[in-house]
Amino acid sequence: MRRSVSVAMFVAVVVLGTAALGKDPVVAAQQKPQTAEVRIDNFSFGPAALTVSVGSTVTWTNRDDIPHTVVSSDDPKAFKSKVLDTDEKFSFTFTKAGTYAYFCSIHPKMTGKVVVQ
Ligand SMILES: [Cu+2]
Repeated sequence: MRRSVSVAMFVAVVVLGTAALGKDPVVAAQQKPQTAEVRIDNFSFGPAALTVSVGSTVTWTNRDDIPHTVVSSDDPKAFKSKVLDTDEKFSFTFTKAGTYAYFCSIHPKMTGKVVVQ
């Protein structure tokens, strides 16, 4: 009995919420996904720290005249680019909130992070 009441409540909330907003209330509550760019130049990631909303795609472009990579510091790795030559790009879509530190595996002192919220 208790369960059927809470199911009915849930359905009522979803239906009312959908009617009020005219769209999915869960999606409406979140920020829209974005696209963001990180430039790799002069042995650094710019911006070194980037904040995006969940679902956003970040594209790194190597503007340096030497090869670089973009590799997640996490284990297991959330993402890992191939070696990027000049003007090559790597994109990754962040589907979960969190802080994603990364580095260049050729020059490990090159670091950056993406905060997904
Ligand atoms: Cu590098």
